[in-house]
Order: sequence, then structure tokens, then C-alpha cells
Amino acid sequence: MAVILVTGATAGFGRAIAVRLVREGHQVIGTGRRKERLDELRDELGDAFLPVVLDVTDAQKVAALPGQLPADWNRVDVLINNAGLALGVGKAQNADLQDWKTMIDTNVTGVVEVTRAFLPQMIERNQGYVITLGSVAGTYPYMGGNVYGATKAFVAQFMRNLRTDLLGTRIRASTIEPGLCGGSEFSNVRLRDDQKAADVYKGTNPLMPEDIAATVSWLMSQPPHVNVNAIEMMPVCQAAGGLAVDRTSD
Ligand code: NDP
Ligand code: 8X3
Repeated sequence: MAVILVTGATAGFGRAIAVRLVREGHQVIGTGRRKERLDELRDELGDAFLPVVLDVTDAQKVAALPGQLPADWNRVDVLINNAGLALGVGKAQNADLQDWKTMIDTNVTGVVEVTRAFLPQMIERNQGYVITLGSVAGTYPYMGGNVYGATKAFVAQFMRNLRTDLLGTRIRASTIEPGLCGGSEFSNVRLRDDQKAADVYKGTNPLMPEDIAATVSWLMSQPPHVNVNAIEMMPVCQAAGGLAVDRTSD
């Protein structure tokens, strides 16, 4: 049995990860901004789920969290940095600067601050696992991916560097980089329009949050001497797109 902290457990991947890991016998601390969603999950999962309202962009609350967890929970074996978002699909030249800042605050600053908050106790016990959600958007450019993709490229390199810093310890670090995934609020948040969000998945058979939860579970099941650095996963209906050419440029 492990104590696992999942950020962004109120929806999508984080919720599915929390449900799966509690059912596998672990204690799961689930965080997010929406208290009512966390309370619903507590009602569903019982005492093995600890709801903690937390905005990952609130640096003071993030730093204070390890010291505020109840005694039975204050030993995070696995940290799953899942909270994150994309805002907008516009080209860089038209993008909303506040959207860019929110993505950086959440996907970059939030991830590094939560990780930094829990590393000391992992180092002290010489045991732990940090799993972070990146994205194919951090590897493959696409129109409108601008800052979102850049935050996920940051995640990929931060996690590689973390693994290097952790060399000589028993602490593991992995990145999961999914492609098109339905069944979450990702596109509703990004497009701010539920119909447009539904259209993103029209005619596709996308990954689902349960696929991501299964991947987390598989990572955790690897023997302690195995570190999977990164997993890139896409639905079969998706592939990387190739290069673009402007044919009006002569
Ligand atoms: P959802 O929108 O369904 O869930 C996002 C979660 O992040 C919610 O629980 C939300 O909780 C939380 N969150 C967002 N901002 C904050 C914040 N400031 N503080 C705390 N929690 C926050 O998205 P997904 O489940 O699809 O995405 C999860 C992760 O996976 C993200 O990092 C995303 O970038 C990544 N990803 C998603 C893909 C997809 O296609 N769906 C593909 C590849 C990667 P609340 O609003 O309650 O705070
Ligand atoms: C989410 C996948 O392709 O919408 O990270 O950027 S994508």
C-alpha cells in the first residue's frame, strides 16, 4: 500500500487515477480547486481518499501542504503531477497573454513547486516516485499549440533533469505524454465551448482517462530497479502530422 498524491483529481485523468489507485488498495490524496468535486469523490471512495482543496498556483499553500497533511497521510510515496490545462487554440500573434500566463503558472510553476515541496521527504526516506503528465504537444508542434506545447516541453526536460539529480537515490521519475484523449474536461476548458469541445472527438476513438490511469498503475507495478523515463501514447486513430508548407509564398 502506498500513499499517493494526485493533483487535479476533480476531473479527467486525475479522477480516473484516484479511483483506480484506491481500488488497488492505496491511500490517495486528491487535490483540485473544486471542493464539491473532491467531496463527491470522498463519498464514492471512502476513507482511503483524502480530499485537499489546493490551487497549484498558490505557492504558499503548496509549500505548506506537506506539513499540513494528517499523520497517517504524511508520507507521500508517489506524487502524480497531473493538474494542468490548455487555454485557446489561436495563433501566437492573436493569443491572449493572460491565457499564456495561466498555462505557465499551472503547467510549469505549479509542477515545479509541488515537486519541490515533496522531494525532501522522499530524499529523507530514500524512496519515492514522481510521475508528471506531459503531452505529445511538448514534442510535436501544431498550429495554436504555442505556449501549451512549450509548457509540456518544459515538463519533459524538467523530469529528465530531475532523474539526473536523483541519481544515487532510489527515487524514480517518469513522464506520461498522451495524445488525443477524450472523457475529460480538457477541450471544454481549452475552447470554452462545449459543442466545439465535443467536435474535437467526432469520428475518433480517443484515449480515455482510464487508459492513463492504467498506465500509471503499470508504472507503479514495475520493480524498484526499473525507471521508465517517459511514455508517449496516442490513440490508434492519431499520428504525428508532418511538416507544413505555405504554397502562396512565391
Ligand atoms: P481536465 O480538464 O479534465 O482536468 C484537469 C484537472 O486539473 C482538474 O482536476 C482541475 O481541477 C486541475 N487543475 C487545473 N488548474 C488547476 C490549478 N490551478 N490548481 C489545481 N488544480 C488545477 O484535463 P485532463 O484530465 O484531460 O488533463 C490532465 C493533465 O493531462 C493535464 O496536465 C493536461 O495538460 C494533460 N494532458 C491531457 C490530454 C488530453 O487530451 N486530455 C493529453 C495530454 C496531456 P480544478 O479545476 O478543480 O482545479
Ligand atoms: C493534449 C493533447 O494534442 O490536444 O495535451 O495537445 S493535444
